[in-house]
Amino acid sequence: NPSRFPQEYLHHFYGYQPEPDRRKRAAASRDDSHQTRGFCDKVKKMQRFFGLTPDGKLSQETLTVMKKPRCGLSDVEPHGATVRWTKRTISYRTLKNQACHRKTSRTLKAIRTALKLWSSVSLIRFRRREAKEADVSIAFVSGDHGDGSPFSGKGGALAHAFLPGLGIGGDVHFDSAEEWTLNSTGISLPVVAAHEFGHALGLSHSPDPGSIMYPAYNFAPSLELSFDDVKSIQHLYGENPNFHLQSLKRPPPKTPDKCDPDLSFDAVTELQQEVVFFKDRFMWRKHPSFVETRITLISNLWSNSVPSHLDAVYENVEKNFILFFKGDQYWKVQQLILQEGFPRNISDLGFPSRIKSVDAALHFRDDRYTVFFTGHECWRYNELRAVMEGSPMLIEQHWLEIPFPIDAAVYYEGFVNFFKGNKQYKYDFGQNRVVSVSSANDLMDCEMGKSNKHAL
Ligand SMILES: [Ca+2]
Ligand SMILES: [Ca+2]
Ligand SMILES: [Zn+2]
Ligand SMILES: [Zn+2]
Repeated sequence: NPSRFPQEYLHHFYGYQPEPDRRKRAAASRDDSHQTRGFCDKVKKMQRFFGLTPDGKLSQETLTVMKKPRCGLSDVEPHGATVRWTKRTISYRTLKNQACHRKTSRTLKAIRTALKLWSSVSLIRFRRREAKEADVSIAFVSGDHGDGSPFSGKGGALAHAFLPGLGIGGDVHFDSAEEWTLNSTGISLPVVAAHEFGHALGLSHSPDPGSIMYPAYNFAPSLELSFDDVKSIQHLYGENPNFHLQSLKRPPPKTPDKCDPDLSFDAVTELQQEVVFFKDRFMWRKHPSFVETRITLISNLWSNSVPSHLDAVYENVEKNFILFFKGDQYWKVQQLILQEGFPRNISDLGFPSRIKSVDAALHFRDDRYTVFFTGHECWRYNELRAVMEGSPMLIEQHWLEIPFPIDAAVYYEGFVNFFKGNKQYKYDFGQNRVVSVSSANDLMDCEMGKSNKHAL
């Protein structure tokens, strides 16, 4: 029954307890809002975890995120007592399985890659064991496999694991109904295995979308632990003496912090009533009814076909689509779905071939046009007629005092906000000048951002 899906999702991942039918009927006369309120609270909890607008409604985007492939473990496991192995050398074994027998050596390689992520930074060691018993038994199973957490076919839960302990403790189960691959074409085994081994070592889910312990599946081309993942595993098992954070050419990535005074943005756009800020694989959403801006993955909302490290984004509210720009390509998304025939080349919008990318897009809802910024030039695109109007203008002549090339631009509360590096320039049309300069993250809920604002 499809309408039961959200209840089941919230029951499984957020501890939602629907009242039994008999009690529900009895309670209905007394307080029929009780059940709804409990449900709503769980929806909000899930929305906060995934950086969605926490309105408690089963919106299209909430359902979209619920339906994404993910880890089968709960997001609200008690975080109190940490469970960890008391020894430093952990044995593992893979159970023979007919379905994936053909590619056993590739499976083993993927598993070794995932284990190595954790062992290379901490004092934990893994030893493969063919004997009957191992600390971490790895199996590909399907449907009900006898541990009370059945898989339900392709999609949904991809795998689950058990926290360190005897018997089933530390074991990892992969759903054999998934199309497991070593790259991005299906579900990446190394990516999911790295996450599940985190559980097998004692880590629980993280709401940080940059963490490998984030519960939603997302494929990143380079499989690596985040800075916080490294710190978490070292906290449990100690630092690997061969691992020197300071001397690494490429240190583990840190998830961008909305209150970092040096934060800059790739793109900023209006989205319905919200303002959305893009950075790398991440985005923050500022909703007028909610104080907190929460981080989420671009891929959580817009399938993996919208790239990270975007150049520009804008929403055409009237025609109800969003355009994403990166390099000489652009993507059109409607109702969270990538439209057919995209990405296309930006020359289709009327740019000459010398323009290889756009820096920012600024959409004016009421006047139905969009201004594109490229280097020292700006272009006016007529949304009604779908044509570029005339030749480009110089930014310095049209937008006085605005530094170029710019990073991003957005229309917000009657002003145009230009972003460049860690600065934001608030531009007044009427006066045709910059009225204030503040830090780029000024619109985020950071006191720090507000304090260094000054009027010109
Ligand atoms: Ca599944
Ligand atoms: Ca940009
Ligand atoms: Zn998990
Ligand atoms: Zn299982």
